[in-house]
Amino acid sequence: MISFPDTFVWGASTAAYQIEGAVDADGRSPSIWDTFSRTPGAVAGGQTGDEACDHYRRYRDDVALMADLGLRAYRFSIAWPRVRPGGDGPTNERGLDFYDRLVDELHRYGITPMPTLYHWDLPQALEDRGGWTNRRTAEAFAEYATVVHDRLGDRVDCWTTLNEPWCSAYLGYGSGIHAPGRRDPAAAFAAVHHLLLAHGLGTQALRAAGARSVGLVVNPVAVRPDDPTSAADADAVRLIDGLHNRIFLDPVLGDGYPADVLAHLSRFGEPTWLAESDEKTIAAPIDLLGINYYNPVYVAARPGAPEGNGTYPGAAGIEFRAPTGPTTAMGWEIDPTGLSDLLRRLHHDYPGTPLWVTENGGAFDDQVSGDHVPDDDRISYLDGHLRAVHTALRGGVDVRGYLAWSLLDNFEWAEGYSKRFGLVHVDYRTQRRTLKDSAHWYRSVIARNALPD
Ligand code: PNW
Repeated sequence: MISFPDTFVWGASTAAYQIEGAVDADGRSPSIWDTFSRTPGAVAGGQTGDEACDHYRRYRDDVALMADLGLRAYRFSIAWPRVRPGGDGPTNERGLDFYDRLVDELHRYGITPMPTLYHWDLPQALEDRGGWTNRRTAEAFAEYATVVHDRLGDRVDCWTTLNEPWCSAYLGYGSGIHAPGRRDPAAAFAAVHHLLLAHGLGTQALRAAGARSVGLVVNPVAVRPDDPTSAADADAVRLIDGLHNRIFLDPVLGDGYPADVLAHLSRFGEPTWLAESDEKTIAAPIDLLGINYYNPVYVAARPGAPEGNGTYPGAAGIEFRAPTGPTTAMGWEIDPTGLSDLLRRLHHDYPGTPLWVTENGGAFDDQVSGDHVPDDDRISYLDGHLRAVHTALRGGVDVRGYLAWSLLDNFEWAEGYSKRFGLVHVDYRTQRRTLKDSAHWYRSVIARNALPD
């Protein structure tokens, strides 16, 4: 048996816009994802989160499912447009009521609530004033964090500020494949900075309000050279690592932006967004770092290769190698060594911060047969990645918990409902939930606190 530490925390994750539905309920205002999903061509099949898993109304049943699986922790996100429909200004108590009920329900079963304050659903009202390109959005985030803490802080110990600022900034403002769908490299870097500033100001605000544990969730990626002997490929690795990993991790956990990254982005103009004490604010101490891990990437230097779709602004002459091994339904390479490498690297480069795997999982083409959803490919994905976590633990890395992505099949952003990541299958016609084989498997892993040999 491959046993985990007694204190290891098992759980699952979701996000508000991906599961809640009820987008008009109880005073919620539109978010950038409501707007974006209504833009022709933005989301596969023109789908929206209007109904999603109807979790807003079915949360009691869903918490009962979590208890049935034996989850000890549940990571969910709070929808800013439910709590402050204008982005800033008046608080909507009815929006907070939902999370109040959810947190109470989790405690009834002894499940630890781990809310993330921002998982991509920016109030449209703030986007209309520039969104994450506007410094004011970072301040509004800190105000919103305080309001949420005032209501839930007596029953929530562990908070995370943002989910994957890389996606918000680069996919939202650089490549435009996520909301708000802008394609402007300079805007993407301004967004990186204001997201980091929001994290720093939010962390300070939560602490001032008495929060016990505060962290950030990122999606660092293991960047590997296509040809390990090529010096040019090593340079490409350094640039992509800088734009994906160090641009977030160094300011939060170290001291400021890395010089090579600042030099790279100077081609998009002066960083007028960088004010005197910002880096100090962003470096506010944190109690945990959440890692969302799906796959490694391989890069090669290919002089003349075009910049791509704006996902890494300015990174021309670099090719992202297509997966050579097995992939998930997303086309993402399956390679658990990327997770153990990453955990070891974070432990080494940024020592002293407890790590959590806050998302990990795979989309596969699940088929329902009666009451049964056989998904051996997901079981082997999860098993492989949990072994990688165990390898890191054995190597002395401080990993405190593992939260599978995702509890439920849900709205997979630009892919709509076509990609299923859930441990639990959702029939979107009837909203019926069916445990997949992987859910039964996960329940037994949790019960034993171990993987079979
Ligand atoms: C993460 N990419 O998103 C999110 O935190 C989840 O909401 C999401 O459902 C999950 O991973 C699966 O996709 C990502 O293009 C979306 O590299 C896209 C990328 C990475 C992460």
